[in-house]
Amino acid sequence: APVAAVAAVDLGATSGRVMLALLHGDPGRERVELEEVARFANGPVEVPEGDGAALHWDLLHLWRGVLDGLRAAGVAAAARGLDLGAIGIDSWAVDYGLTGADGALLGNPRCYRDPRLEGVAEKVLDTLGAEAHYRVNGLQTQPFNTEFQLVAGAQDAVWPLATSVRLIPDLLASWLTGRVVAEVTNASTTGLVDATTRQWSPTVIDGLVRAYPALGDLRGRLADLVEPGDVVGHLTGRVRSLTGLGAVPVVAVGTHDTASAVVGVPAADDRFAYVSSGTWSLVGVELDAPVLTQASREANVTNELGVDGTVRYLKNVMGLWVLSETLRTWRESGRDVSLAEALAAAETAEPGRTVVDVDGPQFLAPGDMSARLAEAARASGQPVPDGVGQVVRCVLDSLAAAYARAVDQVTELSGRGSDAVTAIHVVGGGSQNALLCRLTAEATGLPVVAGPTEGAALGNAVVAARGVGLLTGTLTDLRGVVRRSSTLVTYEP
Ligand code: LFR
Repeated sequence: APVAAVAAVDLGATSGRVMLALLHGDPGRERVELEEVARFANGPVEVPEGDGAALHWDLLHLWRGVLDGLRAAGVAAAARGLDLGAIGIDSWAVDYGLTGADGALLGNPRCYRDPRLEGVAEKVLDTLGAEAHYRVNGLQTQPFNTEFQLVAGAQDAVWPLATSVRLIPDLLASWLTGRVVAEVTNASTTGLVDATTRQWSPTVIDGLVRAYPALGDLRGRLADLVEPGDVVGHLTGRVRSLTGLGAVPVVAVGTHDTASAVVGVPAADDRFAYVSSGTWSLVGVELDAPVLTQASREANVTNELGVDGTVRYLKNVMGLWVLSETLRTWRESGRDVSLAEALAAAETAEPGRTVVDVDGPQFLAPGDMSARLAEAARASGQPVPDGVGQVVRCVLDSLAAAYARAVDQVTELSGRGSDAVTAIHVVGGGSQNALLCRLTAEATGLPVVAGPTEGAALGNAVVAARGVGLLTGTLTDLRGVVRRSSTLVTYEP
């Protein structure tokens, strides 16, 4: 029988879920059993704005999903005679909500795929000096890094009213507990954190405000940073009556989903690369210090901050978004192809017929992916994929090629020897895609260990549990718990 329970809230770009994590076993032999107690849809919502359209997140829908899910987690724990010992929240990175002096939310958060971000990053980096900037924050250039969103957003009518900028998990945690913090793994994706000191960077923040005075007192709008494992606070009285729970502590886990997913890598040593495979594929290695070289910046490799002082040295590969968006646009045009059908068709399609750069900026926005793939094929003098099998095969071959490229780049640029990586761990929903795992093993020449599927939720749960003393030990010990909790499949090259 389980000896303790925690709730892990994991919000992704296409769905959110609340998991009850039941802790079994004696100290040193623990494992976690996950039970999904709630799942709700998520996705960018297009709203007319001026002559164009804005993409927002439906935050209140997510909030309701979190409250209902926490209630369900409490009920499921009580059925085993347990109280929830802790709550952890993680989500996609970079996006934020604004609140005013009275604490009220000022509008829905923007989605990082919002079209108004086009061209902003380049302008900002030209002004600040891209090289010096990277030497401090070590962050890849993505159009949606929070700093660029803030520059664009400083023109909004609500900005002068905003007194607090909160990334999504921090915002939800503040509603649950009444306490506002900024958890560092997610904060490291804002661009405003010094990757070496793990603190807000006065250099970056002051430089940004000098260049864009409309940002005003930006530092004053950011909460103080906390590390994963710190207790944010306890559920407020209001939230207790909304959820039926007691004064459960909310723990700042790796609130960036990728940080939690990398905790959820079931590796026994440090000689691994990972692919956190969901909407995005985050491909990289774990380091104990950032790599801030010129070569690293030019390769657009990022240094995001991880749990227990680690650095996630990785590349963003466009990921299964390309496939899910292909299927979605087909469905909208009356051609309903299930994921299973798509993968079966790709399985028998000609291998390596068309391999495109799926990281091209044209794949970022929602829209007709098969048209964009055709365009990329034409532009690179390759055959245009035709029919479900060829289109889906093109996506998967292209993703596997991008993974292999990224693994080579991060290994080389991090200065670790060529034997630094002996296996690739694929965690997250994409670990269930057997064809993609096989193609990845072939493209990299390394064994691919697939699983757990709920890597982020597991990584979230073990850090939350350790934060309140239900687990102890190092990151390697936590990964041992993950390993004992997971069914893994190995694909040999
Ligand atoms: C994955 C992820 C990535 C981040 C992207 C946008 O879900 O968090 O790590 O680059 O979403 O936030």
